[in-house]
Amino acid sequence: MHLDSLGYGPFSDAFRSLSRADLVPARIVTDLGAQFEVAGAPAHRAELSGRLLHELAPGDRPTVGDWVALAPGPHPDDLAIVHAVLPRRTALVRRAAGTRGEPQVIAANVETFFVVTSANRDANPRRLERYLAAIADSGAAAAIVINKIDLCARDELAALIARLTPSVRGGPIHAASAATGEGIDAIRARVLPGQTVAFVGMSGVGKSSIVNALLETERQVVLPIDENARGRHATTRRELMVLPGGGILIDTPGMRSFGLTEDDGGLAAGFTDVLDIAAHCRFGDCRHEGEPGCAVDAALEDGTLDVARVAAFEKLAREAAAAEARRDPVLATRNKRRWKAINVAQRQRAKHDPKRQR
Ligand SMILES: Nc1nc2c(ncn2[C@@H]2O[C@H](COP(=O)(O)OP(=O)(O)OP(=O)(O)O)[C@@H](O)[C@H]2O)c(=O)[nH]1
Ligand SMILES: [Mg+2]
Ligand SMILES: [Zn+2]
Repeated sequence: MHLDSLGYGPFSDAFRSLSRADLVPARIVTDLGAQFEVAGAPAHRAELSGRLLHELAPGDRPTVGDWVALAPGPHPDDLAIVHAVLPRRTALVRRAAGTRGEPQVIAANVETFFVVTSANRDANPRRLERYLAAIADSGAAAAIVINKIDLCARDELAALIARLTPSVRGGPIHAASAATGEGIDAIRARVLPGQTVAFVGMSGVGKSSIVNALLETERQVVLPIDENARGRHATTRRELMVLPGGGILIDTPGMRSFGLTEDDGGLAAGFTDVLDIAAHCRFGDCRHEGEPGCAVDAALEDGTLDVARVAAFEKLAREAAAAEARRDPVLATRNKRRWKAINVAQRQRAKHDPKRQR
């Protein structure tokens, strides 16, 4: 496959600067664990060199979307050896499920993540905020897809968009139906030649169905939703595909949990409404616990700020801080001051959030 149709352009300098005439560039299509499927090189499969296996930290291990430099064998069916991973332009990282904060790179070198929700269920602003914070830190852009709009009335859709809009902070929201094809062209228009997009979201929202609609084939396996509900995932691995019109897609298995591993400013970017108001508190170190002149209290009081959203912000900030602390206690102490300034107190929530009043 032609390198440019895989999005090689911005990586060619990094590859050249390796000055390794024995290696060729390739892109990771699928991470199979010990091996990788690759494209763009005279090889289909590759594994890490012994040295990389030894030296790479788990978060630096190549994964879907990564560009690598590899030594192909004499025949394309031979296993190629990866000798270098080119620096990532973007990487979406989550705390792997069931671990104590080990980062898992979901996909590398993605320009835009489509966070897919479905119009009939699963459209949860809190979950969206979580994804958007991680995507903001990844370096990629984010867009929202409300899929399955064929299953809801127009006024329901309008209400849903209104409910999600505060969480999206001006980012694009696509209403679409993989079943009828409505809205698919607008998504396709965001997938420019040579650019990589990825679809993330809960299982069963229709990520693979959208990918199939874009590819105009039934390439990706799709499962009825009740099968998904039993814990089955139709898509079992992350995989990169090329659109006939140019543009690169990555389909991912549904993620039930998306734990944050850090905050490089992604949270702040996603919650400028909260932070802009907190900046007006009379005291710079305001804990928003009923201090005089607290702008957050006032905004919660008059409804300018949504209690659930402020609480979500605080929860995500604490979660990111805790994950950072487990990995890097020194960094965490430094960041603590930041959390303190944006902390909205338990008491404040108890006052406003009926769910928390026991
Ligand atoms: N009515 C309707 N059903 C849809 C639409 N898109 C997907 N579905 C159905 O929803 C179910 C799940 O679709 P998938 O594409 O497998 O969902 P997924 O997000 O890829 O799920 P995982 O791979 O498990 O993460 C299937 O039965 C699809 O046919 C849509 O726009 N409208
Ligand atoms: Mg799928
Ligand atoms: Zn305050």
